[in-house]
Order: sequence, then C-alpha cells, then structure tokens
Amino acid sequence: MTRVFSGIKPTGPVQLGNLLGALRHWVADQDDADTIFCVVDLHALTVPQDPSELRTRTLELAQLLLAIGIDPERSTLFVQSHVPEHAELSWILECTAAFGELRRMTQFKDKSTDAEFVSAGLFTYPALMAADILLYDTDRVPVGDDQRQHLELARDLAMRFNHRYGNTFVVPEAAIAKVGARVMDLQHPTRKMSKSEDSPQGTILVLDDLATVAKKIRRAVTDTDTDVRFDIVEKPGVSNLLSILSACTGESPEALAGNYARYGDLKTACAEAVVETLRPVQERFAEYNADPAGTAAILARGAARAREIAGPVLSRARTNLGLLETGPT
Ligand code: ATP
Ligand code: LTN
Repeated sequence: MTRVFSGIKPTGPVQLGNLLGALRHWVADQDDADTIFCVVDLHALTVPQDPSELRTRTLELAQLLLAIGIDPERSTLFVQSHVPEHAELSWILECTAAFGELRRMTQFKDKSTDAEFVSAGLFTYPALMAADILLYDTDRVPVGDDQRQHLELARDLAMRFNHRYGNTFVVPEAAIAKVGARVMDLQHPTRKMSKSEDSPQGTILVLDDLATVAKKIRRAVTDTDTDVRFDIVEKPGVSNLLSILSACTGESPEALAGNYARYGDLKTACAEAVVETLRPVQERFAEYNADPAGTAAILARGAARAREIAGPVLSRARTNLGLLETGPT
C-alpha cells in the first residue's frame, strides 16, 4: 500500500491556505493509502515560541486535524517531539546535506531576511523535514506549492545517502494539487497566505467566526479593471478568489470566471462557499476541544505506532552508516 506522510507546524492558527493547499488532500488520501500525519512541533522551534502557547497550539492543531476528518482509526496522527527518531535522523541528514544547498532554500531566505534573530535551526530546517519523511519509507507527500523545493531536497538527500551507503531510504514524491496549492493573502495577493505573517485582514483563519470570514472576503483586494478573468499575473486578486472558490466547489477556476459579471457577485459566491466549508469543521473542533484527554490518548497511540515504523528505518540508516551497535552489558 502506498505510504503517505505530511506535517504541519503549530506556529499559529490554521489558515485557509493550509486547508485548501494541504489538509483536504490528507483527508482524501486516507481512502487509498497508509497515511501518517504529524504536528511538527520541533519545526516550530526554529523561531522563538512562548512555551505555554506552543503547548496549547500543538494540542489544538491535533484537534483541528481530527475536526477536518483525519480519522485516527485509519491514519497515524502524532506529535513530532514524541518520536525522538526524528531528531536523530535529522542530524544524520544535516551531515548528508551540503551547506550550499541549504543556503539556496528560498523559505530560509524569506524567513531570515529582516529577522531579528536567525537560529541555526531555521537554516537546517529542511534536513529535519527530510528526516520526517524518510523515517516512514514514504512514497508520497501532499503539500502546498511552497514546499516544492524542500521536497526536492528530501529526494536528493535520500538518493545521495543511498548512493554512499547502500539502499536505505525510499525516495519520496511530492503531491502538489493543481488548484488551491497557493492560496494568496487577500490584502496582498502576490504573497502567500500564512499563519505566522501579521496580516489579519488578508488571512482567513479556519476558526474565524463565520461573519468575519465573509467580511474578509468581501473586502479582499481586487484588480484595477472590472472583468472577471482567471489570470494570475495580470489579475492576482480576482484569480485568488476564483482559486479559492474552485477549491471549495470542485469546478475549474476558468469555468467559474464565466459565471460572474462583477467582482461583487464573485465575492458573494466565494464567501458563501468558504463559510459552508468551514462551518462543519468548526462544529467538530468544538467537540474535540472539549475533550483534551481524548486527544492526548489518540496522540499517544499515534506516537507508539509511528515509533514502530521509524525505529527500524533509523536502525537501517545507523547500520549502513557504520555507527557501532550497542553490545550487551
Ligand atoms: P508559517 O506561516 O508558520 O510558515 P504556514 O501557514 O505557511 O506556516 P505550514 O505549517 O508551513 O503553514 O504548512 C502546512 C501545509 O500547508 C504545507 O503543506 C504548506 O505547503 C501548506 N500551505 C501553507 N500555506 C499555504 C497557502 N497559502 N496555500 C496553499 N498551501 C499552503
Ligand atoms: N516544512 C513544512 C512542514 C513540514 C512537513 C514535513 C511537510 C515539516 N515536516 C514533512 C511535509 C512533510 C512547512 O513549512 N509547511
């Protein structure tokens, strides 16, 4: 059976781009693959975090994943720091990656430019991400378009390691959807919507109250002329709304463009579609949120299953590398 793995950082409240670019595909993948999903709390540490907020966000992110339809009977859902194999393989892959290739990562460049404090972890971040993926003999990784370069690196590291030390890792494929893989900020439609950027009016949070969601869409920046056309370069604002509507309805953005004569009508349709997508998620989230012990138990079972898979893969890597095995005492 195909193995699918993906992760999401507990760096802030989940936004619509996370849902449309990645999370909805995680839910669909459960039908035909062995699915493993991870709340990557160690990745969140690459920028300073408030300890009590990090703890709450990690638990609530797991509850949100359950609310969107990650089914703990069919998927393994766990928290990255509960499985210490990730940190160990990450070191090994840091020693497999070249300084120059990490320096070329555009996410590092974006997040380090103008930052007050740039941690070494922000730089080596993609090696930890590669470890997440390679530990599970992953075939396919559903992610948004912004992760394309990191996935390419994970593949390169797997191939390099296999070449140097013998066949050890499965080489994963990225799965990037055609629609919704790059949801843009509603106020700045040339930059991606993000949960850690400070753009409250441009970012739709999955748990925003529904009246606020509709208002943010109605106030989205559109483009200078008035025709509704799907053209990302010339009409980024309108095209973003068409992509969002398309991801919510399943119709193509080009076909949808023909249905609306005015921006106002497109915004109304888009707001309705997003509100109806979010409503059931919010209702289920409230149920999981009322039962933190239940969520903790699901995560504990997930971590135990994850370790059963990750342990032997890490041992394979250790042996092939030539790390001395522990003898009997
Ligand atoms: P941060 O702002 O902290 O970098 P983020 O909101 O970009 O976070 P991640 O936790 O990095 O979100 O990503 C989780 C998943 O959501 C990834 O697969 C990522 O590609 C996807 N994703 C994030 N933002 C968008 C977006 N605007 N459009 C489509 N997919 C997205
Ligand atoms: N780097 C990703 C989050 C992430 C991830 C992963 C995604 C960490 N580990 C493993 C897929 C597979 C991000 O910034 N969105």
